[in-house]
Amino acid sequence: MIVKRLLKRGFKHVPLVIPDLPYDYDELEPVISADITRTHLHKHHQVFIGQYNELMEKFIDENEKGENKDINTFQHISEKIRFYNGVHTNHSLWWEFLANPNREGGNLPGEESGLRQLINRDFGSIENMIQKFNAKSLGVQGSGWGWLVLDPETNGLKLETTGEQNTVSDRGFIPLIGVDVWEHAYYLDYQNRKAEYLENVWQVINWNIVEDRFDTAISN
Ligand code: MN3
Repeated sequence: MIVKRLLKRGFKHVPLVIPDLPYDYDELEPVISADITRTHLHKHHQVFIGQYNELMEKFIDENEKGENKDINTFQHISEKIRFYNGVHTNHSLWWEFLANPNREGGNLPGEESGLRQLINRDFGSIENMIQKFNAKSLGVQGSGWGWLVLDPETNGLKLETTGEQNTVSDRGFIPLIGVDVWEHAYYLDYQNRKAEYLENVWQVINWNIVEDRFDTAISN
């Protein structure tokens, strides 16, 4: 766990930074507008990272006090670090999964792919998986995520939802697809039409990345 790793004295924190996107801000249009992509990355994600970096400095300062540290303050900081670390992890995955809808975005994996075959086995068809994914994600109240995950215990696929800061890795699953269903991810374009956003978002899912993640996970 991240916090345990930091308990060593003399730890230096390397500040987190937002990722370089492998696409331009307007490349996810018309599914996700350039406005949303820019705001989501430079306001929301950036602010989360800023909070995280600030907390890490506080954590290190407090930790350096050794036995004189205030345990309540220390615990409070640790919990907040866990929160922002989870938010950052989830958002980093989110940017990675997306692609231009006129290029890689939305191209489903071929019937011969291992991932597609497992989706067919566990959900009947890819269309059925998407329908179930959307229904489940629609049920997330407030901030959160919908996920397609691999369960390494069974080598089967599952659909999960989490709050904004909770990662599926904490539950022992490997994330294959994650969709941000917090309002900041769609409100400017879709207002309260979350179902429409979920219908459309599949046009910008980069299945090449999803397949790579799957192939790596299954071969480990
Ligand atoms: Mn978000």
